Amino acid sequence: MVKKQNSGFYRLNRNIFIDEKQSKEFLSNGFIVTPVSEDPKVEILTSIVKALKEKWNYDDVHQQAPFRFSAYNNNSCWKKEVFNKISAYIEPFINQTLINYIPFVVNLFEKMPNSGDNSISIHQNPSFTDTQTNDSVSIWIPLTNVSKINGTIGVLNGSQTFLHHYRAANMPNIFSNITDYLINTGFKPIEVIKGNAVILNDSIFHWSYPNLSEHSRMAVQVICIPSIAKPQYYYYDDRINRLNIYSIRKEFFFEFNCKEEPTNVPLIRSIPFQYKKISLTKLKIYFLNKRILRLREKVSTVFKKIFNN
Ligand SMILES: O=C(O)CCC(=O)C(=O)O
Repeated sequence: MVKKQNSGFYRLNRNIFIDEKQSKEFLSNGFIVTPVSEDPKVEILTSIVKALKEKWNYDDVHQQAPFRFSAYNNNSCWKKEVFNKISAYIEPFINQTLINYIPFVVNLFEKMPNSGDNSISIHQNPSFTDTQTNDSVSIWIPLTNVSKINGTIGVLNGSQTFLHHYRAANMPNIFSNITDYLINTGFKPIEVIKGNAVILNDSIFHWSYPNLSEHSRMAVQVICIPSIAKPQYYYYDDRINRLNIYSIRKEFFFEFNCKEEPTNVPLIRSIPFQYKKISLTKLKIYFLNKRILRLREKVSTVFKKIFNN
């Protein structure tokens, strides 16, 4: 089923999980938490990541950050290895959980202790395919128990349906007018016990809290797209307010530099486009309408039950 969104675009509103309950929860909240069933304590994943870390040169980056993020690394061979090793590990889990999805990008995030404010700023994940017909998801697997104290992710429940637009990897900060609201009120930290994964709709508003603990917080992100989807990359040219849409393959991300305009991939089209900052009033009205709609649905179900009896 295709549903019209407030931004004028269309998005798919279908079940993407094998388990119907998970599908329902994901459609409503924009995320679910589920055990990584084949590797209950993620020991296998932890040893794969440990071996990959031995080859991780933290200084060889195209972008500085107060946390370690494998996508910022310049070593394409190492990034390919990260993808291959972790994809092979996660594929059985994907096949048991999602309907016809494949791994497309793999990232490692590490937040070291005592490294200042290493929160990851508020964002939506980029689009990796045509967002009018397909949704991508991120499987986020922390390798330790995580909470607000050691840098778990915080999400605005249900925000995945608020703004369905093209999400360029280099999109400007559209959250500046609602940052205080999100951090102080809107975001809820997702507490996760080791052995569980969070599966996020990539358009949900989220961030991750600073790691205030004495230990490193390591996590793996596997971005998955439907197997039939055509992968795309969106680059925003803010000098002329245009969005360039490129056809890509997964190998594109091994050489990836998130700030640079792509040069060696086919351009599908270039469209006039301008990102707008989100207004707090509009966000609040949107969620109020959603609540009213849910209440009306509940009332109508109760009435149906009464009159059918
Ligand atoms: O690991 C983190 O701290 C951030 C993860 C994140 O933003 C994501 O998986 O989209």
